[in-house]
Amino acid sequence: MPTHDSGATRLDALIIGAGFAGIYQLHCLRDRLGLQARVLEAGGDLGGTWYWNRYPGARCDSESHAYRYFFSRELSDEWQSTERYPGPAEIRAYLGHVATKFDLRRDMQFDTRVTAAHYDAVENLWRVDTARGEKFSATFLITAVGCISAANVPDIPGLKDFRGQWFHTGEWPHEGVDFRGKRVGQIGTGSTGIQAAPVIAETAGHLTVFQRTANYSVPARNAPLTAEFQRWVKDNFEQIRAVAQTTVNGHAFRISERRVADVSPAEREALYQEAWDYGGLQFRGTFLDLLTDRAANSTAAEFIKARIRAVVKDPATAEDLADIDHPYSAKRPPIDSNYFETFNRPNVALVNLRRDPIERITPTGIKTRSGEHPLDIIVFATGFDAMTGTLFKIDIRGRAGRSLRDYWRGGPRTYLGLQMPDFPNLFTITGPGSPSVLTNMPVAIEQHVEWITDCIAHLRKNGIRTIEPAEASVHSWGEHVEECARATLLYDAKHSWYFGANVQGKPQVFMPYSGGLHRYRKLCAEIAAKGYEGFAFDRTQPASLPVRAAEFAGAAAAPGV
Ligand code: N01
Repeated sequence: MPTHDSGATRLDALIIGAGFAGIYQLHCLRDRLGLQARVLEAGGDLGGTWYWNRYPGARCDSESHAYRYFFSRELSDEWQSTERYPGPAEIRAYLGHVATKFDLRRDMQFDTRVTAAHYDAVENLWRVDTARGEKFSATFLITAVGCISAANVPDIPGLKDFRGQWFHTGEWPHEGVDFRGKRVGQIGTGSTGIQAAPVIAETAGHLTVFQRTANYSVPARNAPLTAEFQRWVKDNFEQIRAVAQTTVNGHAFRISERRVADVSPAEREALYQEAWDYGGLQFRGTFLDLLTDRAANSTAAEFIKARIRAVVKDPATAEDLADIDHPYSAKRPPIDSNYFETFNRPNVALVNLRRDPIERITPTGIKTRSGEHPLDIIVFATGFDAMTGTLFKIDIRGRAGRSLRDYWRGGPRTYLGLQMPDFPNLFTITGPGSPSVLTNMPVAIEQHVEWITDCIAHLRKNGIRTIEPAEASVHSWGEHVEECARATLLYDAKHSWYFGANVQGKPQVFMPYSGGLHRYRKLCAEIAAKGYEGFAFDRTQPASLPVRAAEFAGAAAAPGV
């Protein structure tokens, strides 16, 4: 049982967030290391991203046989996905199954938003406050808050006077929104907007899509899974896991070794067509050099632009949709179900904001330079204050009151995306500077959770009081993250959220690690094997908690328990 000190519930470890990351971290710390651990979650249930993102058309872009945990074969065998890409309800059901199987809910607390976490150096404890006025203290604090969870509603003048309804896709009402017969305006054409528009258009009286940056998209080709495929997934668990854990992006497919210049133009078109017909994010894997060579990339870009022009019947609309200003995949590439086809519907219109920018929101619609668009509902598919926004919602303070906001004033600075100096025993799952958003997230999450678990086991076994990186490690890791980004075309799309460019005033720093999950995984393992090279330990006192017998039983065996 947790103990209490001066009104605070005392735990060994506190985990913030009950998505993929928090759920598995709780299992590892509680059931493998025997710690008193608890998850605090702002939402009313588990699910993380999938608790909040219930907008029309929401669906995972990773395929269901890879968008799952791989730490337990038994768990995988028990679960049957029904579609090629799982929707939010199926993902929540899956996570609910995991929580039930490992009896995790008893250590999860919902409707509990963490507001502050301050490090107490004397006691070596993180002191945590919640919006409900509860207090906790814990030796280890692990953030599992997701990378794209802080909704970004742009500061467009007039919104507060709008007399219709408005919603952000990332905070969608659980009861749904009735679009029937309504005039709907959707701002944003990223992965979310591209999923939402076709579904909204099916029932709305009229849909106007406000596009600031035209975007590539490849058909998802979602479909129910056949019994044969479901069998194949079960029979090939080890193989699927091996691929996901050794590829650059954590998906269960490999990137081709072939370069664009290795094939004739006719062969190239045939390969693109094959990938287009197959659908999904694999399109990126058609050639090795799509993300590193501009000329190679432009062949994929032109292929997609030609498909857009072929699908969209109105030539002016087709031109606006195909007028894409960045290399293919330099921003997160969406996949869709009938996105471009939607613009052939009589009840759908596109407004090109580059030519006709929004001036303000009026009480009755959106006013662009050329005139007013009367609306009943505005849908903001405008993305997130990614990677740092959710952490900044918590007042995190380390040694001597140093605030994370101050430390990251010029952009996030971490070692491996996992830790910061002066924030001892604080771990950030899929934090900035880690592969995170450039991967199939559950695979990156498992790697982080297992690394953190092994690290905590190491600290406790060796009587180490605290761990935090040296400032020099943060500096050199930051340089490496930047150098990796510069080596790719990701660096050419300066207006992407990978740089924080979508949020006004946010420092423009490339945030995720683009060196590949496979390399990153190896590097993290080597650093741990070298006694946590680049980190500093405090051994001045024994760890404040007794070592328990169960502690080392599971950690070394992960993954694959
Ligand atoms: O957000 P985005 P998203 N005026 O930032 C536009 C993940 N995801 O929610 O490009 C007008 O990509 C903005 O325009 P611009 C995935 O990682 C995962 O779509 O900045 N427009 C852009 O068009 C994804 O990348 C799944 O010029 C404004 C759009 O809004 C991430 O979530 C499914 C504007 C925002 O696009 C975020 O995607 C869906 C303004 N003031 C999403 N401000 C999965 O499969 C912004 N925009 C797991």
